[in-house]
Amino acid sequence: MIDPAAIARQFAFPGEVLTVREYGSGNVNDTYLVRVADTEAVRDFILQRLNPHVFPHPERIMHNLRVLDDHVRPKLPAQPNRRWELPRIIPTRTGADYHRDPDSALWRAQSFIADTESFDAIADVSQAEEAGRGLGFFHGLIHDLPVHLLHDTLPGFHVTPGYLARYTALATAPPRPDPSPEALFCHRFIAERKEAAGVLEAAHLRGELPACPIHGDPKLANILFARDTGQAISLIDLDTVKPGLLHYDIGDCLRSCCNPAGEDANPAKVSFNLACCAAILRGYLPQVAPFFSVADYHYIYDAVRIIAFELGLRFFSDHLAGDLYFRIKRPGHNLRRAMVQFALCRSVEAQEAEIRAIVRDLQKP
Ligand code: GN1
Ligand code: MG
Repeated sequence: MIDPAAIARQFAFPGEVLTVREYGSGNVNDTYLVRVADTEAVRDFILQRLNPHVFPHPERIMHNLRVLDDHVRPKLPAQPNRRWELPRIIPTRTGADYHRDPDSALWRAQSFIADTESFDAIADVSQAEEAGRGLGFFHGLIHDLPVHLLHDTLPGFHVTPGYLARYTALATAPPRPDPSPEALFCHRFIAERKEAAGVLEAAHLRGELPACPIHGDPKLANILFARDTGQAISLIDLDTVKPGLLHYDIGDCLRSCCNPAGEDANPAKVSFNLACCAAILRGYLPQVAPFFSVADYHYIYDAVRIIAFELGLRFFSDHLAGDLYFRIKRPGHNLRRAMVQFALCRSVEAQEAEIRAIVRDLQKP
């Protein structure tokens, strides 16, 4: 077992490392909060071990973070009426962007954005509107970043037909068969939606939705809100900044923020909250209107439906595979997470007309 405190000493923090403790609620990487003291102040930093099973080429993530930093940081001082923070990369003592441990896992350190808070479930509609505004602002910062400068750090990420193919292979010969009623429900739920899985990819292939830089994981917990104003001021967890479709982000933000019961809820209590959806899009759409196309508006409903379905599919496939990808807290955790996303997907489907009406009302003339 690698000692994170020993790893922390490899980085050029501005002072002495006081403590290193586990931090956050990520499902993939290991995250630590490093407390550092110099003669004047005590400050916190984030130290992370990237999951080598999920990211086989983590140095490409660090390349993307540099490209992102070079593109976004010069724009920040000029933003009127909006504080926006981009975590800074803290170099190692040898001046590198990351450290490799003896098992060759990649560790990196970043600044901690102080005086902010994040949430696992949305508090109210004004917070939802801020979440949408934050995502839209981020998209505005990155939409003119040439997408070919970014590595594809996670090929197939959010390409739903690929997850479906992997599921199909697992379902025919599951390493861990599960005949429970919950698993049977999931199999049936997936079978009924196979045809819908390719909607976004088909639109991309037809040229309706172009590839562009995305965040990849804009769930509520990755949006930081200023403690004093409640404004969304940063998007963190930038490991999946890479080429993709804007709609992966829109769908992911909506499926996360409009599920007030959270990802670990009782599936029977899960529903898609329309008021939150309207608030998020009220915050989001004005920010992206300058570069949004008619097709972009059209596929918002499909995006939220598909990304909720896809996350359920990913959780369920991982359950069948033996919980190799998402960290679990108890046996059956990924099955339960899948049921939650499928319940959410069903609730989205039941409100299709209402969701499309919200988009129509907010669409620029
Ligand atoms: C994973 O590790 P975390 O919580 O940032 C996953 C996302 C899922 C999310 C669900 C690289 O993100 O795609 O939406 O769990 N990240 C990756 O909570 O697979
Ligand atoms: Mg993430």
